[in-house]
Amino acid sequence: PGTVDVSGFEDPRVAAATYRAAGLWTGRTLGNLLRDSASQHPNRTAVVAGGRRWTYAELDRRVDAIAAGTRSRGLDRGERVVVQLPSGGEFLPVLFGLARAGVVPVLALPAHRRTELTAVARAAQAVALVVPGVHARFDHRPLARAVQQDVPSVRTVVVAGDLAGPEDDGRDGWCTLSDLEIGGRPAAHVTGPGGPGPEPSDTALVLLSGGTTGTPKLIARTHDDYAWNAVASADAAGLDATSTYLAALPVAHNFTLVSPGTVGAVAVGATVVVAPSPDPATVFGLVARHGVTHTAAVPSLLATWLDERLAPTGPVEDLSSLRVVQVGGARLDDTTAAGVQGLLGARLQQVFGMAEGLNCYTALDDPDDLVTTTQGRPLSEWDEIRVVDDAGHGVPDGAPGHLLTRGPATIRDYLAAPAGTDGFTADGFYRTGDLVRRLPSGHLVVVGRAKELVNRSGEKISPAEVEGHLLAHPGITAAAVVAVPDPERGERTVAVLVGGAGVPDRRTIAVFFAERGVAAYKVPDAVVRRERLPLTAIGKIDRAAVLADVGSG
Ligand code: J2J
Repeated sequence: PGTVDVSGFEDPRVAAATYRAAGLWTGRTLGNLLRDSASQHPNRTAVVAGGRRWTYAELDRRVDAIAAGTRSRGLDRGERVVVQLPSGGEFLPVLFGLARAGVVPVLALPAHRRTELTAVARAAQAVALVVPGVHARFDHRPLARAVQQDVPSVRTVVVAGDLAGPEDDGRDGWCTLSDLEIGGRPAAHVTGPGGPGPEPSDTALVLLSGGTTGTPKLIARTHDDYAWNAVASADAAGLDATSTYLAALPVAHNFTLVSPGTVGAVAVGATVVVAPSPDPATVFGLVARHGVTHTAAVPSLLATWLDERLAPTGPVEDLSSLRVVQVGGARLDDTTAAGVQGLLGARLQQVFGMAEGLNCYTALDDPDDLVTTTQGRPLSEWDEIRVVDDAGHGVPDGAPGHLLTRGPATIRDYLAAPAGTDGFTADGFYRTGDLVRRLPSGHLVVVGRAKELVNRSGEKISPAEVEGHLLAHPGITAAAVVAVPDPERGERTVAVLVGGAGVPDRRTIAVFFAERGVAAYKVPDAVVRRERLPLTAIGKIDRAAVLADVGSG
């Protein structure tokens, strides 16, 4: 801390110029990261997914074809495309293909339904959607058609699968991903130097915030900042061209993408293995088969991996290739942390990150007590950290406070944010909503959260959003959703509902949410009925009192 000069950084242009001059932002685009790895290691395996594998040369050609096909179908540089693809062999080619064309992928989750996709497509003014055909027994084609109806800016839909769905006759400019790949001849003008490809300062991709509001907040990350995030994270995780990274968590999560994730792996020429499911049997089988060296989990997932090693329910796989297991997305308890080395034979690396940018890591050579009890240090000395009290005054090291941050990966604003969004300070610090203690060593310990959010197995759920859906039910007159500690998921959602005889039970709410086109993971895990909600003196829901009421139930 205090070793770099950040004067004038309240102006994002000053900060950007300095990140460039300091060699953090190197001017490489995501397309360049792949191109460079393909020329250095053309024959090395880039991606293993669904029983298939692609070398770097093959991945690069596929990405060229998708980039060219994207352009030839009339998608232009800077336009947004909502990508809803599960963990499989299509995701990385599509991500890099769009990015190489300068078309901006907006990453939705496979669990999202009409409500979420429509809101995201509308907010991003998306011109296209990329969806799977049928995934996890759900047909995404009628969903895409519904979103296309809702959002007039959506001109076309690309199906990573076939077009023949029940409601889909291939009209309205729909095409398959293969059409896109075949139709698009690799064209030098898309990628060549000086051509109309993306500038490094352009948006490379848009992530969805783990939002605290009812509407999604869009996080636009540039090629410059994302490439730096990926490359610096690879360094922090000891990931290099000899490594094999297993994407066990869903591929569209920022953690799996850039910390160092699949983008970091591509940047250094490592092999990416994409797991179709994060369960221990699948993951351990892939580790043994492909000699995986690095992987990442949220704490609840890690617990299932450790349980399987403690009391195996299937074949005991050889995990000796595993060197680093990263854990983040939610607070890891010290006891589980202490079990990693012994049970998985790998070094634990705690990761405290956010799609808005900041990434903290424990160092691989940090003393064990820091690795098991802290969430690490920011990626670079350029990541500015402020820990402040409620009034915004700095607190001394060791004392808890609100974490504010500014740095080479951290956004200065949400995309298309309504005026007066209070997510950032006047001098450009992102208000993380996390409560931390900073140790004299610079390590941060996450001690709580000031934002209203449920962190359910690392998946972020907005109580305000869920309450909004609940209030749309005719039997509910008031609703409060709170995060209750849960031994398996870390936290679960409990909804306290007020209403007459018609207050629905959980099953009824699940059906109601499905009809409304809301992702199933947002259905409250438990529903409690009360005569009224406790209110504060100024008439707002007293969430602390709600939690005290239902916190153990
Ligand atoms: C406690 N809380 C944590 C941790 C994230 C790497 C890793 C995770 C994310 C992620 C990410 C935590 N301990 N170790 O994007 O690149 C909570 C905090 C934070 C929020 C961000 C990455 N790691 N959290 O989880 O955007 O509350 O990113 O502000 O989904 O998760 O959520 P998200």
